[in-house]
Amino acid sequence: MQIQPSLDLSRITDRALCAVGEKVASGTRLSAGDAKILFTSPDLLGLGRIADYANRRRHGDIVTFAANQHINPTNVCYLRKTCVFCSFARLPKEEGAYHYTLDQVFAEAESAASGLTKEFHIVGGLDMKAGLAYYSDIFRGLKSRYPHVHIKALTAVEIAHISRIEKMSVEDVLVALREAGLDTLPGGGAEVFGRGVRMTIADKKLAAEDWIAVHRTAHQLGIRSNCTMLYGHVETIDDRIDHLTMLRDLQEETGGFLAYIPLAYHPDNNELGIELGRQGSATTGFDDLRNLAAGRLFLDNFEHVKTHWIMVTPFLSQTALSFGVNDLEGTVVREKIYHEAGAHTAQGMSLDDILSLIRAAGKIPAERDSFYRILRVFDRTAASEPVAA
Ligand code: V47
Repeated sequence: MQIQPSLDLSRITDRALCAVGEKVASGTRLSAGDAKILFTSPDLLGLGRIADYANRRRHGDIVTFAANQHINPTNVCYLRKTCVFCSFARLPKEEGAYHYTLDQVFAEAESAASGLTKEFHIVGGLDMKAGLAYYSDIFRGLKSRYPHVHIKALTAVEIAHISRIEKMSVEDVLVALREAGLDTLPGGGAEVFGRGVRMTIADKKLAAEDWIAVHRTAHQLGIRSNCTMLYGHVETIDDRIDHLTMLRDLQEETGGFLAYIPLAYHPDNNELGIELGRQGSATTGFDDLRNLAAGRLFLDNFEHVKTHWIMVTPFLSQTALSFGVNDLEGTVVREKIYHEAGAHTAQGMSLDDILSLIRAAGKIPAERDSFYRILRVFDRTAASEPVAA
């Protein structure tokens, strides 16, 4: 029997935050005004306490992870010059540009042969040579080699790009890709929806309404998806709240989102980082924890909040497990996008290290599938390991 969590509001020092805590305890939806308190209160531990309570109410002590592998088939992107926060993209003839052949993609996927990998997370640039046939061939080839592996692929921005270059509707593209093996969509490309922010950091990228429309269409077709917010650059608190409100509204309408993943901006090797004078200095731990906890509380119709350890370090992700987070980005294997932008973390994590990280936070590790169904629950402690490191 699971013990019902309780929320001790007497330990919250900020009175405004305490009032938000009361709303959470009574199951009342938070307003934009409440969200402002989440994003400005100096009482980080109080915020964490409320988010942890909301998380425990849904998930108890279980923390899930997926055995996944990231594959980026191309870094060629025609938005290279206008998405100024991105360090990964290249123009076709620029040094470092690459476009994998099918065989190169299949060679990269080789680690799935071990049977451990259960999900491919496939995203890339807006490459004019990466259309419907390219991705359909990749998905078909992967499914024929590894039928048990789930394909989570192509952000809304890439789906819209394929729709444009193939002169097909978004719906037809999604149906065709699903026939080829696509299972779900990842949450990238959302950045921050506010028009002003988008004009500054991603001028020519798919507009907010169109990003939402692609996910709505996917959900209507029964294709589940994730969503993200890229924080820590030029956005204001109001921009964050508007962004989360749009996500919460779509979730209310379709129920199609599986998880929310806040993404911490990395300023190295990109124009925006140079302009902001931020090279080498990523977001703060305080803001990382705040974004995760605020997501858990404001997005009350989301079951899962995921921390991406590659972006915020395994140590902060581990701490986040007490700040409203119930899922840890998985094994990953070979990450490129954030490493180009200055991430100093490893490019992948072993199963043993993931288990140790979760256990040392006093939680119970559980491997999940891509729909967040639990596949196996591990012991709270390993025989050879202390509960807390
Ligand atoms: O949309 C690009 C971000 C995203 C930088 O759905 C950057 O499970 C930080 O969405 N600093 C793609 N971030 C990755 C993504 C994702 C990651 C993990 C899990 C899931 C999921 C989705 O990467 C892009 C953009 O927001 N990004 N450049 C940068 N310099």
